[in-house]
Amino acid sequence: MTSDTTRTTTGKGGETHQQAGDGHETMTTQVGTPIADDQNTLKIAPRGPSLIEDQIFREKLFHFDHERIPERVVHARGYGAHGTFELKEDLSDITCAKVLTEVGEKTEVFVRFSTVAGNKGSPDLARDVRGFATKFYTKEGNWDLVGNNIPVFFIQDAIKFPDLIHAAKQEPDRAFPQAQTAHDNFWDFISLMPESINMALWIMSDRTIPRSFRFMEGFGVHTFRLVNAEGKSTFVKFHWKPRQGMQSVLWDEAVKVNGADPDFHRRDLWDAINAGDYPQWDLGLQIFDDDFADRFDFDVLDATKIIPEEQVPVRKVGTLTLDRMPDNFFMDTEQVAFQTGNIVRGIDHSNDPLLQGRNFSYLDTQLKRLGSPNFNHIPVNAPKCPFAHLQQDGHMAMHNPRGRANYEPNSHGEGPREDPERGFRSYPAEEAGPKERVRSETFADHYSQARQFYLSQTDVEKDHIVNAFTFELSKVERLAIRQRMVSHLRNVDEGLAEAVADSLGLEEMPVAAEPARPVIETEPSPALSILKNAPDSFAGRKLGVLLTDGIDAGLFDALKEAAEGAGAMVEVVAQKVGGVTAEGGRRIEADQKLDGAPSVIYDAVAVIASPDGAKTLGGMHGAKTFLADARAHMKFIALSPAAREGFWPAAVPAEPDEGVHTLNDAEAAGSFLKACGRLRFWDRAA
Ligand code: HDD
Repeated sequence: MTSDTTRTTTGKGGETHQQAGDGHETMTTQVGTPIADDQNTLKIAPRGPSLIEDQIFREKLFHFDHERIPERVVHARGYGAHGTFELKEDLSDITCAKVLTEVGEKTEVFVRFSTVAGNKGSPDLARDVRGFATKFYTKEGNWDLVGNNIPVFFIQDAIKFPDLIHAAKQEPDRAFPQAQTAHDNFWDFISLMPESINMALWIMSDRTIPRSFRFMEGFGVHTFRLVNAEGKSTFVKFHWKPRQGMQSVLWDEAVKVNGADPDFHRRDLWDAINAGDYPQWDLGLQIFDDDFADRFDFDVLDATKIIPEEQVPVRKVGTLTLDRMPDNFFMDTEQVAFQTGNIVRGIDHSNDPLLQGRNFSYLDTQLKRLGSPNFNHIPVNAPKCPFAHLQQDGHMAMHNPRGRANYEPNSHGEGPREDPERGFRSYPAEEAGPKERVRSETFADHYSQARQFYLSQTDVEKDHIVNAFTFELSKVERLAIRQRMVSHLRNVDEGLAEAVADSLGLEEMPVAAEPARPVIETEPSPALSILKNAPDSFAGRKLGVLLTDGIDAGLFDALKEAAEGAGAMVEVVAQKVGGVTAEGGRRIEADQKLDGAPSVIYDAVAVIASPDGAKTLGGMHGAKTFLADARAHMKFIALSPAAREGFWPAAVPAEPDEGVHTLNDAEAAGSFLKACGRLRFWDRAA
């Protein structure tokens, strides 16, 4: 058989097997040898054995076999984007860090958002804390602000981190549940660690089911130091405030979104950035001095506590804009290595024992995950400012020191030298005292801020917290753990404890846990509620429009125009992805087929149906749940007159309320979009 015959039998030719030359580069091996045949291994005869000599095949398979690297031990699932940080306010009175003093300077950044507990392939809408890690490529080296979307943490001392994460991840004997804290081990640990109760309140709130990475806050969590040119230190807490406003989903939506689109948050960021709708956050600083730290009710070094914004206002000093997705996920998002130890002159650590422990862990983990001490040679990790050091060799060294002298001091006149003027200096804090394993007494109040958090929520949000505790504890098999959790909740709020105990069906109210310190009453902090700070805008949100054949296309056009005018995205949903034919024969293409696009993936929905179309929809399960779910999830709904008359009664066993608009002309479309700015029609919940 000739080689030509062999090619024919393997189906070579046509679109799939184009050859180099027609606009394609020549495929090569890793070492640049052009490849003539990428379809067949080297054989003795067409039906004979393959040869081990085949260097092209072996190189390809060898590389494939080693494609995976260990996933992050926490925050395994994440999604990142590039952008810039622009400083708006000169802070040279409190720091000498150029990134915080050069107004108008645009510093490149890379941000990775993540969930904590789930493995790399887990669904995006797991109830979980979200990581919000930012790498600033400053002129003076990389500064990593490795934060979360929640301003407090579970534990006070880093030595408990492995226990926390072991307890939160899937149980080791059975390897489930995945990406969920709704299991015995997690609540066993939490209920035995009263310091985690404040964070427990936060994670049972809607903060852990954000609608999008774009709609959540970020926090540096710890107290850090800023140090000015004179060497004076000020304390600081870092915040990210989303310009898009905050928004979360409902638990029932989260569960359904995970089925409909496990990549919901990834897709959302990808779609927004690629559509040019760049998400932005303001960098906010809470700045305070030793005097405030001494007066404050809690220890500012305790990462389980916030400083309420009402006590120390958040000063917005600059803006982060994410405007570019990586060209390749693995290159940047997977290989990015954050480290709390990456700080620049003018920014310094505090003695927070959690932060001190993190400074060890991040560097250590990168070696395991990326396999070489040269992980900073990977482009996403490398600084963008000049750098020079004498570290050399190791796996995958990309840039070793040049010249003869690879040591300092040397008399060859070669190599980099220290710069006492520009170099990093630690703040010379005075420390003294006995060396011992101890927890400060000032860390002992575990309930007061949990109570403040709960009492700062709206009634709707309080209900969600009760429901979340009930859901999670209902999945706990051991009664004693459920009881122990409720015994803590009694110190937070008796009403909360009673509601959870009742929903769990506890026969008796457990005795309240004994607080190490008496709970103190603090003023509620409205800044802690999502709904009290919700935006009045539908910008950046998504409207799902269900269409049928035979509709008035003008109505759809008016709605689309109003939605786009409000800065929202519109997706057309139809029975067939090919689209619908409007009255008069115009084709309107669909973006989604109905059963692939349940209403949970939209922020508001509209149904434009012809009289016949409304009837058809009324007979379709998927269409009925589209509408019924939108109503149950408090969404604003617009219905064409025929949809309202012919479809609504078939889908929903109740009269339309004020959150349901009749869509009969452009004016109605405009007022519907205005209403959508409230994001949800909460009155329906009452
Ligand atoms: Fe951590 C990853 C945030 C406490 C040890 N952490 C990691 C990431 C974020 C955070 C956002 C993902 C970074 C990325 O996208 O690559 N971690 C936090 C916050 C904490 C915190 C806000 C408390 C305030 N972490 C914490 C402690 C320890 C660690 C106390 C250990 C002592 N964290 C790690 C780690 C990870 C990590 C094991 C896993 C992957 C990585 O570092 O790069 O080192």
